[in-house]
Amino acid sequence: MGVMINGTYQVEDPGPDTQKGGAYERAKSTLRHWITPEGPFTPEPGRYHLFVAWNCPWAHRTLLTRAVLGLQDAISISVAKPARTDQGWVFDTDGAFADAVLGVTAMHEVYSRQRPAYTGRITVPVLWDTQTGTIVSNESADITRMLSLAFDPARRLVPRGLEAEIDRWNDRIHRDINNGVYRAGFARTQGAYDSAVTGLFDTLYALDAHLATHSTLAGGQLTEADLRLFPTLARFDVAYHYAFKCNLAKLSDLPHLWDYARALYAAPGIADTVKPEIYKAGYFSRSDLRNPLGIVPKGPVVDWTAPTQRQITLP
Ligand SMILES: N[C@@H](CCC(=O)N[C@@H](CS)C(=O)NCC(=O)O)C(=O)O
Repeated sequence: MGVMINGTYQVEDPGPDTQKGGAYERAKSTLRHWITPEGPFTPEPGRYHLFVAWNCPWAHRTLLTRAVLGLQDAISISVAKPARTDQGWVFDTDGAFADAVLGVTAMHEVYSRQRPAYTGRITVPVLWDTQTGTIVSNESADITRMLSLAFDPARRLVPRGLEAEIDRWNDRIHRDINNGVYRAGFARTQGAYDSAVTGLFDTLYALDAHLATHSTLAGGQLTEADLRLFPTLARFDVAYHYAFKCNLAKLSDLPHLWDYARALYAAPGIADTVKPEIYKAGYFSRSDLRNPLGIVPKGPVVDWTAPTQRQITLP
């Protein structure tokens, strides 16, 4: 993946952003508007479009929200090809990985349409406004929340009264799990890796204990917090365990967390967003630091459809 400087895409891959001490630090999203009834971005079916990649866990949370809330007809999508290229995220000219809305062949063209002098990383997901031809947001946490608030008057995924509990889970899960796997996989020193893996597994074991006595994370119902945890769980055994050295245990070794993950998978709309072979192709694509030969492993075989002890549905 390259980076855009003053509207020109630089093919040279700057590598993951690192801090002193070799710790990975995720770049901040810079395009952050909101859809609200007051506007200028008002909630209208058919107006907004999502640019995503199946293998991107940040895009996955937006796809899960869209699917669980039944917004597939209200919000269209373009799916980028899963492999890393020197043009970053790219599209075919037709087929499943084409962009039918703007007809672009690379994600950086979406950013330069919005801001001809854009400087920064070219990331997915991006929420695009077809009416004004601009980017609403390139921050998945905001996109996920705004889909829930603006397009679901019943606020089923962020119920009133549960916001604080959902936000507490979101913060911890973001730090230790969603971004924790990246801090492990992109660490450049032993110390940075050790610290990421310790935080990751402490929280995975804590979640396993919580889910021994709770059906979901918050309020005994499916909420946004579950949809923000799920993308990391979906990739854990096929990608992070091996590609990012998150190998103190597999998800399938943690009985309650694994039961919960499969129950989420069985909830309406979720299985269609899970693509294990694409995760492998993406996380094991060639990388000088992690996989110089680009060989994609065959296993492991993970049975997401095995029966579960719990059932999870949208209220
Ligand atoms: N803050 C962003 C981060 C998204 C992100 O890092 N996406 C990755 C794919 S999983 C990406 O597009 N990376 C390209 C790059 O960093 O050059 C969000 O959560 O929306």
